[in-house]
Amino acid sequence: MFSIRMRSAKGGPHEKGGTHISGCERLVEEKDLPGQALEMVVRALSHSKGKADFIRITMDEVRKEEISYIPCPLIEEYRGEGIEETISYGKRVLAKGGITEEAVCKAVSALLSRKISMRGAMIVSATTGERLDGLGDRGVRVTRMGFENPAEASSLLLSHGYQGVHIKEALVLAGKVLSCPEVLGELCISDDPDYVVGYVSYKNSLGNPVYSRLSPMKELGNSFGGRIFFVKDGANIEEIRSYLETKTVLVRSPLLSERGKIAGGELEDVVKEIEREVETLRSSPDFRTLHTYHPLNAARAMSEGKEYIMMTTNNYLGLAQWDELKCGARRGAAMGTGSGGSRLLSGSFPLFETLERELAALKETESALVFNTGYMANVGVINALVGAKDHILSDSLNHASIIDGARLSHATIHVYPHNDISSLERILQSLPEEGRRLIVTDSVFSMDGDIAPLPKLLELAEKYNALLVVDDAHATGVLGEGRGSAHFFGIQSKRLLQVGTLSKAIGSEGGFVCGSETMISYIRNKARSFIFSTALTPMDIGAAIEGVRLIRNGKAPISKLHGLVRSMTHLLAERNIDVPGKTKNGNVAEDFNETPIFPIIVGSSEKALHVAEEMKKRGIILSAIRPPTVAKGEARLRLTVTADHTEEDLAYVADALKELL
Ligand code: WAQ
Ligand code: MG
Repeated sequence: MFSIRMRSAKGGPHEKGGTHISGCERLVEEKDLPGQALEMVVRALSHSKGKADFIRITMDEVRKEEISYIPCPLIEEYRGEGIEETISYGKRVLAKGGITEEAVCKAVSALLSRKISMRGAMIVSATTGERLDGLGDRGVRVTRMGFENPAEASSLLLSHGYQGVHIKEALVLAGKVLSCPEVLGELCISDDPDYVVGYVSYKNSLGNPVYSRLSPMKELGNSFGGRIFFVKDGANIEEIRSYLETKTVLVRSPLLSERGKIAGGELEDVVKEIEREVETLRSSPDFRTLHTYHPLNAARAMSEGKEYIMMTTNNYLGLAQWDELKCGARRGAAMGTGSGGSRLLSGSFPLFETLERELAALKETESALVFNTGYMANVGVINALVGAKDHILSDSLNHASIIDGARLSHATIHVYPHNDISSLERILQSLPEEGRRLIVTDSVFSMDGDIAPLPKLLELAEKYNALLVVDDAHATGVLGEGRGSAHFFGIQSKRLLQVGTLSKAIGSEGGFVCGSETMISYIRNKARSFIFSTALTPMDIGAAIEGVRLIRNGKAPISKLHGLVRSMTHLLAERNIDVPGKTKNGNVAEDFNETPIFPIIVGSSEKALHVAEEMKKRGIILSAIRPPTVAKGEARLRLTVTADHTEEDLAYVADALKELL
């Protein structure tokens, strides 16, 4: 592909004082270059601002690998009663994207009070409207962008009555500007005297780009226009500028629907707004759908008549398909299929006591309490222990259930950098004396597979009078002979609470917390997700009892799992695929973390999805983990190894990955 750019002026080149007439830029296939150049020349010679006497066209080749793909903003349209009314509608639209009225007023009046039109855009603060780019009359020029499929884009736009180059170019530019994470929105008024349509753009509550086409934005005949980019406070202006001026992007096809246009003066109906958001989401690589698989064991599943190797389950030991657990579930079912009420009312059937005793024995604590899911365990435990006057110290990579639990508690949340003990200690030192402190962390991080330094965390908890909640979701049944992270590190304490789940290695469904008798009584009395939920079914509990017993009695295939984890680490490292534990020369460090989670970071959601799709064609299912589960730009493939895999499975998977990465 080629980037082709034109800029034209009257009275000589811009640098020598010529008045800017028009500029544009496209990304096109080589074969379309002559046609495009011609179109651009014609445009400069027949512009409504006058005939150019200086035209410069530049073209350079763009390599396919340099190109990023971004979504097209969704189009909405508004026709106002007059300019002022349209602009005040525009302000309300921008407010949806987090841009203040003050910022819009200040920036628009700065734009309109200029003597000459700018060639580029002003970057301003979305809260104060203060100009931040310092680039004077030139401003920031957005370049290196185009539609992925220009012909399709034109015909789609045309089929909805949108004609001409203005909207096409504006959509692409607005798409690129909004794809910059630090930009919140844009306002644009055309400088073409015969064009009174402008737009504002913003990111809706799902973060999707919206292009709100507005008219009239100015008087007919007025050749004064410009663009304003609103950015977050503290944004790095140099980075934004370099992204806008140099990064090559292609915009996916526009998404249009018959409902696209809003006729009257009212803001959009809420149901329609959601319908549109779903439509945008659908075109995004982060859109989520469900796939149906019939599991055969932890490593194999059938879908549409085909057998797949599964690299996605948290059923690490394969226990969910073991006969012992199925029998346990049947024994439970003999009591009935539903529990009929909260544990505190009628739902506490005898199997619960057995399970809680088994769990406490597994975790070497005095007591245990079962919740309906791991999510509810985290939310319930955190909220039982701390409230509005207290402090939560939370690892930056903690699971969503911890984050949600912390938010719900109304405690002050201090997020410390991942596994960073000294930052954590600094925060602890800075806390006021009053109020409880609770340190909370995943023990094995769900998306990275690494392990938190629990002994050091416990030391800090003791030194600074804090509680320590550890989420052992991915450690139970895996680390420390299956007993989890506390056993693995050999730590115990009355201030330590071990949260976990029954639904991963244990092979059933539900969550739990283990700790001292006192702590568990306290949580039983205070955790609302426990108090106000109907208890789990007898089948879940019956199966979980068997799962815990197998692990505790050493009958679960834990060492087999570890052998396979080691093999997988070596297989990937030998193929030079970056996995935790791999050293520079393709060996494996001796003390690597033996967890069955293998993150392979690929960057973009598109790439992660692409590799996952290709792997599926090869009979392998793995998960493409995308934002918001992980940070933007850190999309990854997540593979989990289970005790049901074979060495051959793993070698086949490693070979396929090597081919695709
Ligand atoms: N980068 C930054 N700013 C630019 C760029 C660019 N590539 N191109 C133009 N501008 C600024 C510059 O200050 C211009 O004076 C101003 O924007 C207006 O540019 O039907 O025609 O090319 O939905 O005149 C919007 C509505 C039309 C389209 C916008 O802009 C529709 C338009 P123009
Ligand atoms: Mg123009």
